Amino acid sequence: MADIRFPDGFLWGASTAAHQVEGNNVNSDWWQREHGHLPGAPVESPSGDAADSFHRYPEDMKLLADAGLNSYRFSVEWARIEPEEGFVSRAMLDHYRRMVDTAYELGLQPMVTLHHFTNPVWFAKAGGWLTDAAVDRFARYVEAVLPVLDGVDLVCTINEPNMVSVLADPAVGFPSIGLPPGVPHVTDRLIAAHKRAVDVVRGVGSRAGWSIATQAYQPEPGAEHVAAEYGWSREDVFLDAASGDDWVGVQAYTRTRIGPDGPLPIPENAERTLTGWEYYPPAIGDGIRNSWARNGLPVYVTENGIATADDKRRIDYTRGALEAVAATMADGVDVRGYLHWSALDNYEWGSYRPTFGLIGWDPATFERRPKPSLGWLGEVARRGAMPPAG
Ligand code: IFM
Repeated sequence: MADIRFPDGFLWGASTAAHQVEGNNVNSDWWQREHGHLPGAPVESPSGDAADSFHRYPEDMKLLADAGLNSYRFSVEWARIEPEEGFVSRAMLDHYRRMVDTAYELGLQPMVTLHHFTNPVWFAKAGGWLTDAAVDRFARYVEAVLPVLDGVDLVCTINEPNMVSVLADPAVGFPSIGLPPGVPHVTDRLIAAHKRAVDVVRGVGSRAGWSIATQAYQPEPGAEHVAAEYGWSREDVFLDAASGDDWVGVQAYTRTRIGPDGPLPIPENAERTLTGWEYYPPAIGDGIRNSWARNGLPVYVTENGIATADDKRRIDYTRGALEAVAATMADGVDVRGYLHWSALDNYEWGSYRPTFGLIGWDPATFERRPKPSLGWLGEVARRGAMPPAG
């Protein structure tokens, strides 16, 4: 079998989010929840120092660049930049600007996410996304971040707004399979906030998009209308709202099969990852195709990966996912990049057990331990081609 080739200029990278890797994000709502100071389900462990990437980002980025990748997606942390309403920390803006500059110095194109799940405590206490003022508050923060974004081509306004919406109402518990529906007024506010942010960041010449958690809703025969209805508030409304953006971020990990009564359990004999999700590498192809059908925008895969302790399986998964990406491109979809989740093992929202990283680290010394999967993906990136399995 021949190599699968990817076009020149394709972005090859890895992604992180501030709260999951930086450590000590003490002014964020997540930190406060982890310590029982704000309402929320108890966590297995708090984020603590995380990977200390707040201080070690130059080393992290260098590992990615040395491996052969040409892009790094990271988020700027609202809770650090505006720890109290109206106070914008110049020191934190400088910090994130240094991250952008470091990426460029290393030959990595930065993709900067403005919001990745966490909010400042003051924002959460004032009602978070459950209040109309959220849109203005977010837009004001985005204005404040502009010095960081000077010269940054790709800006992701909000990561997985669909997950923000389905998780917005603390009174709604998680079903054992599937997701709760999106909360309509939260969805509307997130869309409004996104559109404001798009206008603001376009003003400094960046290309704007947002990244959607696609779930590969696969209907059983006869359940097509059930899947369409199920997917609307959880995914499709957000893909449609991307229309008019410069690009869209598609993220996928697994699939959800839909029967006549809704989501079906994962089959007993299916392989599961450390998050308990079905091992299903082609999911990203489903997500890309759904996005393309709904908005026709250029796609960047902004997250895709697997929680596993078996790095060989990470390579298998990534190979399968890239095959699915390449198949969509062969069918004419405009896919422009693949950014793996994640650059580092990180805080998976309550636990450090699900390890998604291309790079591990020693929990006592933070010494970085690049995994073979980093070398593998870097080699694909250098060659712009993926060899057949075996
Ligand atoms: O870790 C998360 C990330 O923060 C958002 N997308 C899914 C990842 C894996 O669950």
